[in-house]
Amino acid sequence: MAIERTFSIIKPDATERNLTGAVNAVIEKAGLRIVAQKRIRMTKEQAETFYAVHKARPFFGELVAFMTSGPVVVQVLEGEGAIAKYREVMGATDPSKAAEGTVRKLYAKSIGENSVHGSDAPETAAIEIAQFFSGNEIVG
Ligand code: RTP
Ligand code: MG
Repeated sequence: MAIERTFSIIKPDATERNLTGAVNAVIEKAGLRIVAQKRIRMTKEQAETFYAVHKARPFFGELVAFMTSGPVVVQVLEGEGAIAKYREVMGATDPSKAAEGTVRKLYAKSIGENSVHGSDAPETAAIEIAQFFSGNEIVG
């Protein structure tokens, strides 16, 4: 399998509970390498752009409000099949449906406040990484 990069966000519900290191431990134990990372406060514009695909969904306003409610940690993860692997490591969107040992099973509070984001395909990974990182900020 090819070496890929995926985009990750440790969401405000997790940074609020001081879980950045705990989430990173799960990521690294799964064999993914954190090749870029920064803690930021997302603006409303950044959150709306990032989740534009969900614009028509009833939870869009709530989602943007949540993502801008506190610090987030944006990351680039690298590894074999990193995109699918990180989706596995995160677990299902709804933590009550997430598998044992996944980040969302361990830490997510609800379907909305679910601790992490991970890209769902190579095309979205490239777009999401470019929204938050310039090339020289990523060190593989
Ligand atoms: P993400 O994009 O954050 O990695 O999560 P995902 O692929 O597992 O889920 P997606 O369907 O893309 O939804 C994006 C985020 O919107 C929030 N959400 N809230 N209240 C709700 O019913 C609801 N459904 C989704 C979650 O924060 C979800 O991660
Ligand atoms: Mg998604």
